[in-house]
Amino acid sequence: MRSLLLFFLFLGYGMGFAQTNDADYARENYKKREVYITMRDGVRLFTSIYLPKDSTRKYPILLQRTPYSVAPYGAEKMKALIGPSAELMRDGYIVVYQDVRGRWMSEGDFVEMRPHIDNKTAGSIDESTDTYDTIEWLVKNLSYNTGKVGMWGISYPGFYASAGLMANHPALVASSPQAPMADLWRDDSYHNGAFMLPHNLGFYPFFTNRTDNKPTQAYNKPFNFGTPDGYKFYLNLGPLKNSLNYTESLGKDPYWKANLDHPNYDDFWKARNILNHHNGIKHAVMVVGGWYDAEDLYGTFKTYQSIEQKNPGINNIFVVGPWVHGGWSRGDGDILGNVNFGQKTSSYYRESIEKKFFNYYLKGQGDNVFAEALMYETGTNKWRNFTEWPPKAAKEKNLYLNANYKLSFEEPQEKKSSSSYISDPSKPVPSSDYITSGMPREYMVDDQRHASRRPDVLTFQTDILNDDVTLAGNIWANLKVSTTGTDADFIVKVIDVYPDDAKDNPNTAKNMKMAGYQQMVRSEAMRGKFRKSVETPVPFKPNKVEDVSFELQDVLHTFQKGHRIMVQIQSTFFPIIDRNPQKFVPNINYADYSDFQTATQTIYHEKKNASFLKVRVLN
Ligand code: PG9
Repeated sequence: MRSLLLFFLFLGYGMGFAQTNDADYARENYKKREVYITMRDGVRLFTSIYLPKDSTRKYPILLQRTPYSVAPYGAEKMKALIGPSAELMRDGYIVVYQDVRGRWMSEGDFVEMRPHIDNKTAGSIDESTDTYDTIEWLVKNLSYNTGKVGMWGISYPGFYASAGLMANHPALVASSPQAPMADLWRDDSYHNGAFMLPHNLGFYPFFTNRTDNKPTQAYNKPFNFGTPDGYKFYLNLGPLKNSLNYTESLGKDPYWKANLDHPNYDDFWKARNILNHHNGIKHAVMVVGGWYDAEDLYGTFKTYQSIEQKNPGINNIFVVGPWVHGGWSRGDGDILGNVNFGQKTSSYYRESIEKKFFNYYLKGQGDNVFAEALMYETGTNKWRNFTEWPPKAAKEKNLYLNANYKLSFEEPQEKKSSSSYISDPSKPVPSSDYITSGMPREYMVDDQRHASRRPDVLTFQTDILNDDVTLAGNIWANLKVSTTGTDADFIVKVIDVYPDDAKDNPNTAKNMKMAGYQQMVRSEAMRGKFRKSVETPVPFKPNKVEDVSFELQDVLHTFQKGHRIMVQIQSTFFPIIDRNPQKFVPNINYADYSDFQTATQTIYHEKKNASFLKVRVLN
């Protein structure tokens, strides 16, 4: 009897004191209002407002504008989590979500990454004016708001936060563009002209716009690959123009087609590049991103940089953790794939950084103790504060490819020295050594041994390191190459080679060993036709030595003593990057099967044609 009584007491204790789960908390503490807010041109935007039930005090407003729907619709249906995090939801804010122009329940026409208008005339509208008009309505029409507004958003919503910075409404005092899209030709859509195939083919069918122009919900459905094996599916698909044969999805999708029709960096992409417009910002900004963001890595670093350079007088801070796209907003942030980061970085960020940032600027709570750049150093797994990013203390050094597949800070001395491989687009280098139909987020830390064992991947590595080597900032690949073809892609991968006695992590996959693990640290692709100009592609002259130089996005990674630094070079990375026919054609997306040819690529590592990575070494 006693044990039964104890059991029920324990059970009661557990239930009575356990924290209410987020969905219950949302329902118990917030109420919802749905309104149409009229913009300056008369278009009405559907806006979902979550108000704390406790109306005895006033609250600041947190605003997110999104193309991904403010669902659930209906005043009686509540989001399971209201706001950027449970921490902020529980702290008490008015939280507002808005369907952007032309999406879901909002009126008007949607434009992909609507171009910003710098010199507005009467009647001009863009995302900054829609943001201004929305904030104006909110502060004037929501009872018990404090008149202070913050904005946040991740990915596409991150773009709207970034584009909304220039709204300059006096109530807007703090914004946080997170993994913001900035320039699609260098981020989600293309990487230096190489098309991000599964990322986009998997995305756009979900993004299909509604067919009518009434405020109805857009129609989304996943693409049916017919197989879980993306490598096989995309190889069988052949030239990307074949995707248009899927007439019920891709074939009628204007955004997918726009990607195929604009392979060069033309006005279509330039007009959408928000980085050129980050001027006159008057409030605090916190840019947030992840080292392993497979979608908007470029947008993350370039957004912080463009705001920093063009708005010296504001507090613009930067937080980067060991996170995938949006990884800071959910989960613990202590693991990714086989790799372990030693601490719960995401929950730390939500509680000790993001909540403090908004509470300081929107509620006047706490102190302005925010580092200019709070960066998580991978390899050694520790947070580090910097007074600027990239750190001035990081000195530029060249990591040279050398004969015998050596990598070192020493310049090659050989008169003649090069390495070649045959690149066959019918047998491309797999971007993953497991079956997947998408762009697995783990690819950015996955083991690269499957690649280093292929004859069409050149693998250079340092001797075993006697001391830690910390890279902080971006990396520039400077290759001297020749090809027997007239076009070629070059993919450079920077890899941390673990020692042969490295221990497995608790999250290491059962068929994986961390001993000798070749962890991807950073990779990037360059479509060779754009080596001289991103606007006007030019063919290679067969067998002529040429320069191919391109940027790999920032890292903060320590290659620890006992590890090696490895660089891999290859010309296919499939299916994450689409295949280059290796024969120059005006638009690869509309190439024919017959255009695809094998080619021999040569990378030079000799005195007069040195290939190297310019890195920033912090120690
Ligand atoms: N960055 C994501 C994306 C945008 C556009 C094309 C493909 C992906 C996103 O907004 O989630």
